[in-house]
Amino acid sequence: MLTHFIGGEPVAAGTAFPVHDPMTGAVIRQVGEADPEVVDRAVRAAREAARDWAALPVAERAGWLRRLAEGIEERFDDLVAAEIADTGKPLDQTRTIDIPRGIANFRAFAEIAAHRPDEAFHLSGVLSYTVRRPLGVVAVIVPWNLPFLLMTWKLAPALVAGNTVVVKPSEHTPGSAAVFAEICAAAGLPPGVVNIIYGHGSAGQLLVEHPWVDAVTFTGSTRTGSAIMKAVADRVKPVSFELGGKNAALVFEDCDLDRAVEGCVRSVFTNGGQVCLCTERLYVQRPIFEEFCTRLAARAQEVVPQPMISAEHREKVLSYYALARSEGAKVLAGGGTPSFGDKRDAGYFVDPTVVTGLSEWSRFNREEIFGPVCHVAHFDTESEAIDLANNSEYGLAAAIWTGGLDRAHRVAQRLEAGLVWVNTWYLRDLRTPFGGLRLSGIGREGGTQSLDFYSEPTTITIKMEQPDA
Ligand code: 6OD
Repeated sequence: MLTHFIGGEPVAAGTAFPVHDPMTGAVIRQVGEADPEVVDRAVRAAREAARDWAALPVAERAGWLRRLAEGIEERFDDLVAAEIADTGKPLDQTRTIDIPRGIANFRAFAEIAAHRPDEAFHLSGVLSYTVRRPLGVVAVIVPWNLPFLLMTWKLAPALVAGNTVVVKPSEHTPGSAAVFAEICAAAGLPPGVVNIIYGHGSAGQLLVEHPWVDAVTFTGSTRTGSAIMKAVADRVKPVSFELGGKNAALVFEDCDLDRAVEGCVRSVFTNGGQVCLCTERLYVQRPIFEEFCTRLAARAQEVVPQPMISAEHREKVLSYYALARSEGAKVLAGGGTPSFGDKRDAGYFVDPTVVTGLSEWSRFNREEIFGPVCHVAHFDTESEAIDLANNSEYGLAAAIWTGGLDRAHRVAQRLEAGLVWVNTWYLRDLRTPFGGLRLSGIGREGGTQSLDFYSEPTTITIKMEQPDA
């Protein structure tokens, strides 16, 4: 049974629950569910370690981040295997994106923190400056779609800013976190600085509500984000949330069509559409609409299906395929489930799917589906395209496909989204602010914005006496 990692030690506790291989539905591991005692023990371990960790010079904490990056490199193949076992991700994607981003996250935040200046303000004999202090114990709640990438995206800045952490991975994907616990132990990271507990949403709730948890960082569904906000409201804990999306892509007639089609194939179908940044609403300028749809539908049929994370999530995605039909959609590709003639038929696969013909106000076009599916509609003018893209309660990401430089800037600046990509998608610079508007989240992580969230400034003001005239 997978053990929790508390105070630098493996802790076997809690009722066992199974983790399934999404490729086949088979049970691949048993994990102990964190109960109130386990959660309390983890938070206490984090709190006990907090003072010494916070007192280290930032350069030393940055050194620890670099050592953890080396540890990830040493256990690269184990992390790849664990991530694939839990998620059914393709090997190539896991080797080139998910695990390397873990290494990059630790290295980037080591650099950003080590070179960050403090602020000082000088005004006629008065000097004010700020010192930043860590928040204390941070609860890191990690989703199942990019388990290692997103755990390390939050851990690295939280640690380098001087916090200790209790991590709760998704109940579906504990594997890479368990390998990471071994990496922390092997590196000799001071006990209690990183603690990892496993369990369902109820364990997450116990964690965020614990009185000694000082802040919560979460990536996942808007519904869970809202539940966390309610759970921490009484103690007004700071939260950083990256939540759902119903992201639009705008394809203008002046685009490079080959590039746009391939870019949209990537933005719709990567990771089985299970990335908060994936495109679910595509708007194409009328003169190229038919050709674009034909080409996208043809490419969708060539995409190798990736399983949904669970039987339950598969049912959810399939319910949207049924909804599209009942709302009157025309299905251009997919719309059902693939058949392999082997044990994958018991896995959680759905067809990569493209539909068209639905109203902007249909549930299909308004709700986040989180599967390999998009709706395609046409537009005539630039301002109509912008209005269509902005017609959503979400505001996480958008993509623009155009050959016009002026148009790229003009449209990008009018899109109501935290992230806009032009002629690309999910291209990351870890120094940039990352997050969304409205139902897509609260706050920004990335670069110094992460360090700002994971620390609080104290302003010190000194009045300098003026010498007698
Ligand atoms: O790439 C990242 O840093 C990031 N936060 C990705 C989030 C994806 C959500 O599904």
